[in-house]
Amino acid sequence: VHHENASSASVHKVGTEHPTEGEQRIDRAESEKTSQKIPAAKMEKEKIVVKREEKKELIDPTPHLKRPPVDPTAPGEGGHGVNLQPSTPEEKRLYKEGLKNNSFNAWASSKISLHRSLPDLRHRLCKQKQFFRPLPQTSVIIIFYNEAWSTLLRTVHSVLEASPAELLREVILVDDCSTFDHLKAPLEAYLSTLPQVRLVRSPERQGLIRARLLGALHARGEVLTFLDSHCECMHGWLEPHNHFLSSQNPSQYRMFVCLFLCLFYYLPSFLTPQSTQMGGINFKELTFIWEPIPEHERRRRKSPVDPIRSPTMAGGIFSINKKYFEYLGAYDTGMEVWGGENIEMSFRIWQCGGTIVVLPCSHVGHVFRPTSPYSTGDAWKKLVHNNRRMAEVWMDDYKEIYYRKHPEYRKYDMGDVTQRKLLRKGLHCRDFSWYLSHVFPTLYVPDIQPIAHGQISNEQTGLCLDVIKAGKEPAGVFPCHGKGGTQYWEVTHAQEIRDVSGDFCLQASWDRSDVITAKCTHVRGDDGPSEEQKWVVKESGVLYHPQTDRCLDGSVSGLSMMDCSTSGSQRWRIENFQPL
Ligand code: UD2
Ligand code: MN
Repeated sequence: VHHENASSASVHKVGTEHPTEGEQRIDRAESEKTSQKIPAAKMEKEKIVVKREEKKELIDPTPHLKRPPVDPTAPGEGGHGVNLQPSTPEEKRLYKEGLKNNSFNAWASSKISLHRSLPDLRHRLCKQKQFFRPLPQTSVIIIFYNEAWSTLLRTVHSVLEASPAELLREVILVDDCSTFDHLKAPLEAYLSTLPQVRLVRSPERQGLIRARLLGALHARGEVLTFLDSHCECMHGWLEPHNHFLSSQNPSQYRMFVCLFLCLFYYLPSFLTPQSTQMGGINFKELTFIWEPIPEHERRRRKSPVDPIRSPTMAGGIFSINKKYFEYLGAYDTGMEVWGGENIEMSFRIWQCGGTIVVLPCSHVGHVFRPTSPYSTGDAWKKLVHNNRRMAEVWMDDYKEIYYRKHPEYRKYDMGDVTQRKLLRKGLHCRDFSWYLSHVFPTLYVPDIQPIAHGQISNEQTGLCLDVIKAGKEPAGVFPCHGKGGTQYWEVTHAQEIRDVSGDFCLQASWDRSDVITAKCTHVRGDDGPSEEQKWVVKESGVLYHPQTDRCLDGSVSGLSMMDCSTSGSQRWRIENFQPL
């Protein structure tokens, strides 16, 4: 369904004829101030300044659609969670069906108005900020695959009702070949009443990466803004983006991508603001994590509402200048279904000269779910396929950190990455070690080539050193399963023995005879681990703990620290061991 004429007409109509109430008030205040305070002699010079000031026109906040009047007692109003229990058999059926189809409580969502009100949880300083013309227009691209009716349309309405019309060029819905009936004729009928919304259907299931590219292809705005199909945009969410990516600000045109601060919530829990954080990375799975803002970044920022430089992005909710998106190589079209594209884009942006920021004044809600509804069958293989493409193109030798923890991944298909490597070369992008030291100086980086990695088994019992429950229970010995995981260890150059997550270290102390795993004390740039976490791994396979002058013993009675002896229970077979 295309509604191009109606859409552009409404864009031109809004905001160009009458100044809003706010603007008139400001104009009057300005002229009063000038006539009273400026001495006549200075008038000539000041006039020029005043004139320039007057030229500044505020963005008209009027949205394409007005939010209908609120019934404060309706479920979910004000962002409150709904705590409804299905009672009738029909309700129970709908509840179960919703969970199965969407992996969230779509039945509860269906009880919430598509136009529900949301609280304004922004910082006081965000509410004071004014935005002036001209700012670029954005095309909001919402891709969906088998989304619930209520969450999809609530996303659409929240965009139309919370964005200044003059900044919103259009909303593009991309259907990634959904199979649900409500997304066919009923959706088209519904959208025919919303002229600002265009629906693009993919004839084949593309996966989210290529679905977004399809949306970008149809977009006419200067800025592209991507959203998941279960989001809610809050008051004032869009202006900071368009302001930040404004073409009036040429230095930012190519250099910045920005991403919103998400509010995390599950239906039907209460809407809570996510404290301001930046994106990080889990080296083991190459997945995105949130991290506290490090000291150096806190010092760089002057105000709590300043953009936060972020080493990575979550993936689903961001804006980028369309030309910059294309120049940077858009997305890797060789990626399938779900996952990995956000980390790929993060590394690419930074390594090729861009910047990623989180804008603390832009709030968008997103329905997070414990599992993906499409995580069946070979979804995992597809994710590894995507991660491998990313690692091979952008991570240089650091990709080994990922591979050695999952040796089987090397055999997974990843297609051909020649084109992406050429892209990196053509854009003269920096290498991954530059990214680590300049963009993410606080990240602990595992050794590219540790002293040993893999399983550690006892010579006497043949049992394997096992983390059991990292940080929670003492380490132990178990029959070797050869699958890495709890039995994977790395002996580092800093003399630690790290578990597979890389975050927990084997630790011994005077006051106990068992061996525990605790958060590793050694962080990037410090002098090394605490004495409790320091080990000397001898060529003979002895794991010696200098602080307590004892050795790791794995006799039949279990794992313990003992006085060192020549017993076989104190000698270990260490995989991939290259003694110094
Ligand atoms: C996060 C991102 C998501 C994406 C993903 C990694 C946020 C809020 N979300 O996972 O955007 O970067 O990490 O890939 O940061 N979809 C399709 N076709 C498919 C599969 C999904 O169109 O084959 C749509 C889906 O309907 C949704 C979007 O892609 O609108 C993202 O999928 P998701 O919501 O399952 O991803 P999420 O939020 O778990
Ligand atoms: Mn999502």
